[in-house]
Amino acid sequence: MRTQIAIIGGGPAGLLLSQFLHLDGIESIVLEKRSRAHVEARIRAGVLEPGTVKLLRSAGAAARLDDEGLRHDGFHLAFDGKTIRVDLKALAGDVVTVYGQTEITKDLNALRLALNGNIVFRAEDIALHRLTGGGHAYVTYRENGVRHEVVCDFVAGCDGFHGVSRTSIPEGAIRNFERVVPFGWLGVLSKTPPVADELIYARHRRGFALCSMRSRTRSRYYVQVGLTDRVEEWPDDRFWGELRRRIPPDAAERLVTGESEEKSIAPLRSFVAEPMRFGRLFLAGDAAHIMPPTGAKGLNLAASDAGLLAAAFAAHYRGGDDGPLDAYSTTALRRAWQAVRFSWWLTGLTHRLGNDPFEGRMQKAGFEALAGSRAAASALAENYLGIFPTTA
Ligand code: RFL
Ligand code: PHB
Repeated sequence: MRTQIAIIGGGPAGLLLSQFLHLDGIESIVLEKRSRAHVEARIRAGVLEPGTVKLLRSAGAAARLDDEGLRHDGFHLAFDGKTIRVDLKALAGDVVTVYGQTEITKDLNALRLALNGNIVFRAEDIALHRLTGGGHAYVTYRENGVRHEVVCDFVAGCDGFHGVSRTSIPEGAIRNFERVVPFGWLGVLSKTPPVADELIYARHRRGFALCSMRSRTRSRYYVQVGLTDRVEEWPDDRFWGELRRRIPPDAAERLVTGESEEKSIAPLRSFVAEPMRFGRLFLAGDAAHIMPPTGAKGLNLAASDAGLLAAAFAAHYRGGDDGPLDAYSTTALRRAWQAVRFSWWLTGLTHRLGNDPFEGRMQKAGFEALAGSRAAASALAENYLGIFPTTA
């Protein structure tokens, strides 16, 4: 078949991009490796920047988000028993919205399919061809064992960190920047009311803990664990006991525990690939950059990449203006590095980094700076909201 844009990966970046392209009258196909049910059940992000909410609205995909999303004016930061509230609204003039990534993918899949969007689930053995040189690019895949070929003008690599798009770029044409973080997050979803109305990020000498939520009746909690820990070593009782120890005493007292609906361990890592373009291939979202979830940035960056890339394709097809396509990588990377920097900093401030007393004092000083300086707290609030400098 022939299309204008072949989109590899049907996560938030790929689905949102296909919807924006549709609104601009540009044809695309989404090739997703997993089943629809798998993609829609993958529990990940939960905090949306105001810019992401705006993008989802402009894509026509925010009806349920506007209805069910929880608007949070601030969050709490606890440090060895002391807590400060970061008032996002007062410090930086906006709010975040708590709405699960599962719900965003459900909304986008439903919208794309209702509009006859072309999404192939369980597409196997995807391979990218002729990304540079003469002729058209094309993508091959198998569906139910049958080989297919899609000829296209451009390929959008939205297939996450482990996808094929980035690894299709020859070694000399891409540079990877990486820092592995020596611990992971153990996450639990439970059908219990959240411990507080707002999120609590807690630094504790036993390790980091985060109290988040998906709704007023569903909680999402995380604790920092060792890199070699396995989920089987963390039965529910052990998890709740550890979480209770790490969060402020008043929250610990209120904590309602219950059976876990989902439990998984995510390794933490910072990674950026430069540039985000190779010939006719453009990378977006986790395919190009990932970071520790501490700053809640990954999904928001995936959405902003999708918005930028869609606008660049639109300029190309509308008036033959390739300026935005040529600038895409530089613009997207500038934002990505701000998010990577912020996530790295917030991870360092709030996690147990070993037994080094110097690090402990640095964290304490960092926390006191936030507690005592409105300027320091405002910088944190701006970054959390995704208000980044856009020009050097
Ligand atoms: P995704 O979501 O990984 O989607 C990529 C899609 O591509 C498919 N795929 C392939 N398809 C075809 N061919 C192949 N060879 C393929 N290989 C893979 C996959 O099946 C998948 O459907 O990437 P995308 O769209 O760039 O979206 C990125 C976000 O998912 C990610 O950044 C966030 O989940 C990160 N993240 C958070 N981000 C936030 O903004 N706020 C948060 O609160 C937040 N919390 C989190 C998070 C990530 C976490 N984990 C598990 C790392 C919390 C956690 C615990
Ligand atoms: C989540 O609810 O999954 C979540 C919230 C905030 C983060 C990371 C994850 O920083």
